[in-house]
Amino acid sequence: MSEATFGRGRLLLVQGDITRVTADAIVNAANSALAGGGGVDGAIHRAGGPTIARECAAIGHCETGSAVITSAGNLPARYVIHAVAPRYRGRPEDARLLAGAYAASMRLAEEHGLKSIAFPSLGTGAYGYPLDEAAPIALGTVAEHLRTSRCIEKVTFVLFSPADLAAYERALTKLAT
Ligand code: AR6
Repeated sequence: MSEATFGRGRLLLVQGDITRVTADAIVNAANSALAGGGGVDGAIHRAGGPTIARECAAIGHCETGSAVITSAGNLPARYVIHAVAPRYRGRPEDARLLAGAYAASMRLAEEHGLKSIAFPSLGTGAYGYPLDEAAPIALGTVAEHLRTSRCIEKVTFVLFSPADLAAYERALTKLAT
């Protein structure tokens, strides 16, 4: 399953490069120093230009399991929400922190009155969160927020590889049926 509705909001799964997505906000898989890095973080800073890094430096820090918001520089999106997933260690708090990163991003989108937001698969690259454990946490947390959201109409998960997309499709099928 690659699309489902929760409350008045649509949740979509697509394969692609999040830096090319037009949405009110795209979410970055950041680190707590907001210092940039590889993966989707590197791609967002490369495509967005130096404004984003300047705003990140001014904010300075983001707790693991939380998120901050900046403008989006040269990207087609209006905002970048920088969310920090945990480094996976198989601890009970990993799931809470991963859910926290998604929930904080949804709250920021809501506070800014945004209608559309796009997520990558937070934590499942350099931070090592197993994909099949992360996908139900990601989708479940976002769906819960969509059900009661006043302004968010569309959430798109932009998965980088076919294997990532397949894992999220399996998780969405379980969640929505
Ligand atoms: N669009 C969508 N997804 C992407 C893109 C892209 N352009 N590029 C990579 N991905 P990661 P993390 C996928 O490592 O695990 C950074 O150095 C990627 O295939 O970007 O949260 C930060 O600075 C994977 O599925 O994020 C942090 O230090 C997913 O995005 C650390 O890595 C997340 O992989 C964060 O690690």
